[in-house]
Amino acid sequence: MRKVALITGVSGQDGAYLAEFLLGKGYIVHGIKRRTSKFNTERIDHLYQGPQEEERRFILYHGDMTDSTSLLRIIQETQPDEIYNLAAQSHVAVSFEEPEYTANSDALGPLRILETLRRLGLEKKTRFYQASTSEMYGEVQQIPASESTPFLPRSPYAIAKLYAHWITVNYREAYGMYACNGILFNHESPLRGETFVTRKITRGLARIVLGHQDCIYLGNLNARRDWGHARDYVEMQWCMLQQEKPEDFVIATGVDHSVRDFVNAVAAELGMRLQWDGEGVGETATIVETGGHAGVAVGQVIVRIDPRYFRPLEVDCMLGDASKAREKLGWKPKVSFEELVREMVRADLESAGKDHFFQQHDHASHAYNV
Ligand code: NDP
Ligand code: GDR
Repeated sequence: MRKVALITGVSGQDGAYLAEFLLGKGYIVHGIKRRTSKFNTERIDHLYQGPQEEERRFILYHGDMTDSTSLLRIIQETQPDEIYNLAAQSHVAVSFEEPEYTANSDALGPLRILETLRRLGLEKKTRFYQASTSEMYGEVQQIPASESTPFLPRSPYAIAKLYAHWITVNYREAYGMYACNGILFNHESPLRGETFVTRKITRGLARIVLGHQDCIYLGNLNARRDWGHARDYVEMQWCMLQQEKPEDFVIATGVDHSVRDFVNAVAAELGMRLQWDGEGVGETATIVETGGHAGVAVGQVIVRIDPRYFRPLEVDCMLGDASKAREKLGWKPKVSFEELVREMVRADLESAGKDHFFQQHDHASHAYNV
């Protein structure tokens, strides 16, 4: 018998990698996607099987984390062995603008799933994975942070995720459910949303060297993050549900870099060298070596600061201690920081080369790019 998994947030970065991974393991994979006014399944289109196909192993459903009726219908219909709850309003800066919606989807959404499992009598059958986050540490009390580090969240997103984290622990303890939290540190890939800082940089610099835009605008360049590859991290999500007992795990690389470091690494991958001048909102990065790209010139400023990208509260440094996952799950990142940067840059160079429309209309580069 094939195992059955249900993934919420299947159209997102992790959802796409996890769906591919589970299909590779022989699972039947059901995915929940919310209704959108245009297609937004490009990350999973290569996995799609139409309703007319026989013996489908990848099936999509319309549903929403804010709508218990849809969650009840889908869970009842699919009777999953494992649920991976990846759906969330996942942008920290946006959570300051939409705090109530963020709480509804990110905090109450997981509660709706857990309670549905109980109501349907699936609490002993279905294993539940909750996408917890390093953001819950906030003003981190101990660097690197581990499972025992106290949480001090600093955004509506992190606070909503903290509720989800504790309600998962609570259902595990109160009802004996196999429910666990993966406290994942930042993980990126070519599938990363364009408004997260790594992708904003790789996409922006790829477009700059091809001459499609002059510069990118960023916020806090000093923020430090522990960046890994999403493909590695989804494998650990699955591993957490295969243990004898449910437990929470930190997944991180244990290496941190600043946003400025990330820009420098992307420039180096493109064969360019940058010089940084000024401080705070006046800081800029100027090209001192072009790497032979025709679209740029020595002396061109390609990074400027726009204070609109500063957050009302910032998490300055995130660095994780994944010793427990190393010991119990055999965790080891397969992709290094440099390999991650290379893969993202190559993918963005390729798509910027094809992207004729955006050569003229780059509305994603500034105004809507949080
Ligand atoms: P993405 O933002 O790429 O994907 C989020 C997914 O959730 C998308 O499919 C999105 O749909 C869906 N979604 C959002 N709101 C709703 C809703 N109300 N109902 C149904 N679906 C919804 O996130 P990632 O893949 O990067 O992250 C996956 C999970 O892991 C998230 O919960 C995130 O908070 C968490 N996390 C991520 C980390 C990271 O570094 N990537 C680190 C730690 C935790 P749509 O495509 O329509 O927008
Ligand atoms: P983060 O990721 O907030 O860590 O949340 P993001 O890439 O948005 O920011 C990382 C750091 O970069 C700084 N920064 C900018 N960020 C964005 N988005 N845009 C900018 O222009 C910019 N300039 C500087 C930010 O201030 C921040 O310090 C991600 C999400 O995937 C969450 O869902 C997840 O829980 C955490 O990682 C772990």
